[in-house]
Amino acid sequence: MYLGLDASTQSISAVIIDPNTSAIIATESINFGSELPQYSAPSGFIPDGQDGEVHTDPSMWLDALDLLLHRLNSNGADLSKIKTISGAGQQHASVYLSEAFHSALETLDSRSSLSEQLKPTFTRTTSPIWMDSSTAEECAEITQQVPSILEISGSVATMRFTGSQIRKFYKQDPDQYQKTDIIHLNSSFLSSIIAGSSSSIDTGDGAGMNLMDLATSTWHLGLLDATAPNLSDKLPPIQPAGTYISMISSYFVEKYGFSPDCQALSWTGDNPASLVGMGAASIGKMVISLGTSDTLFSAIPEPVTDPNGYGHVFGNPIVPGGYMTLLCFSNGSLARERLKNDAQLSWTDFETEALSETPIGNNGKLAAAFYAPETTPKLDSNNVHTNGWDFDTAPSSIKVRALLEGQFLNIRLHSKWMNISPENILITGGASANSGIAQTIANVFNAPTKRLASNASSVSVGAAIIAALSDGHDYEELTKQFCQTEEHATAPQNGAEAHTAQLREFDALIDSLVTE
Ligand code: ADP
Ligand code: XUL
Repeated sequence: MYLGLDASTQSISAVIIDPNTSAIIATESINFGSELPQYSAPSGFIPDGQDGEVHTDPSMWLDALDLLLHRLNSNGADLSKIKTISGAGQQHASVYLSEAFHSALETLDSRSSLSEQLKPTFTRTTSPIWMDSSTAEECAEITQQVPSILEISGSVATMRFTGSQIRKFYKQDPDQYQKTDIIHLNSSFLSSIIAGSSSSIDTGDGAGMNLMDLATSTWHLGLLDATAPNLSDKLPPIQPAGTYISMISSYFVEKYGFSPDCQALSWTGDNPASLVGMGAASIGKMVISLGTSDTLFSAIPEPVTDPNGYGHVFGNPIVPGGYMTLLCFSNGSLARERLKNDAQLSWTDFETEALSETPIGNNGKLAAAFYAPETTPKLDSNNVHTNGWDFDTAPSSIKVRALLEGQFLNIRLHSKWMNISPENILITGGASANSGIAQTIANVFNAPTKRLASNASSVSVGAAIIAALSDGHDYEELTKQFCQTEEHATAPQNGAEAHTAQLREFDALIDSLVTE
């Protein structure tokens, strides 16, 4: 059996798969906000950061990992049968550790918790995460040093990416930066913990740092130099996802009953793992993921450049030399939740209001609900922008449709350059369960939407597949077993024309905001 872990923004989840019986043996999830309220991070990050700063306490991830494995164990999963473990982390988030990290890992004591033992090794008490938009200055400085950053790394200098975050830390606290022995991503941090020794970073997640040379999958010395001094000494090596690191740490053997022969493998990022878990790692499929962020991604054979600078190219986690392209929209589930809470609706009301009480196209009422700073388009914002109507006083049915159509028009608008027209759009992530949302995407893109048939998370399934691949299983076969899509797609409802006209107007709305 193979264990896949998913350390995402709001929760950490696990899935155990058994390719011999094609069965999903167990799933489990710990929500940070509700299960670890002591961290005061209801949505997985510390609220009210200043000047665009969004950080979280990495101890929370450690306590959640302990709790997740405890829960799996006490709910009857036989962890001694797990042969290999891989995982996926929210992308871009970084953890800063002293030299003591290495010895602390080697001597983890199962009588105490992970956080108690590892917290003293943090040189930066909090971790910047992907929602952070506080590093405009650092991005400009790095770009000035290395103007070809897009061609080298697959992305323009991007605020949520790790490079500019590292530079900010170095500028703000050079002493602590100097005391930092190693900088891990969320993914390589947690894979290090499972292994009991420092892990590599993979090419899927590594490409989200603005530090990796995409062509060679190695750190780019010019980018490292432009970011912070001696950075090459502080980064783990780059290796493919699913690379063997070591046997599992004895901490997990003693505490949760893993076999000492269980192998700990390197992890990847949540979006690259989702590409695998959706059965979309080969060319020609397109996925929209509706997690905390909304993302659109697709496997591609060669790097392609978004003329607007929003698209990213990452390494494909299971196709050597292959790539994936990704767009990220920050105002995803939390924007939908904000309206749901403000209008006192349930998710079921949300479905009905979006579907039955308003016409497709919303009688021309458009909205761009950027309650928080948006990455695509890049915009510092804290409210809803409309094409001339008052969002606050409108009936909730009109608001819901405007918000949803606006979110998916924004995705369609910014993905036009990709020129992909897949037969189906594969949808995943927490909000994909909502039939109103599945329908609105089908309408806006004028293409059927499909989910996975199982309701397991595609990120943890992808991570479990990476674990199984390293033990000799075949991807095509695993895809047939674990990535089947539901039988009936959600078909578009005559919306194409309405939405083509709407797309032009939405484009004008976005233009007016960006140039304001
Ligand atoms: P992440 O992996 O980024 O932590 P998930 O993929 O687990 O996020 O998605 C969590 C989000 O899913 C929640 O913020 C919630 O708003 C959304 N969600 C859950 N159920 C529904 C639903 N029925 N309709 C719409 N959104 C939902
Ligand atoms: C992708 C991104 C987010 C995070 C959290 O670039 O920033 O999707 O991976 O899910």
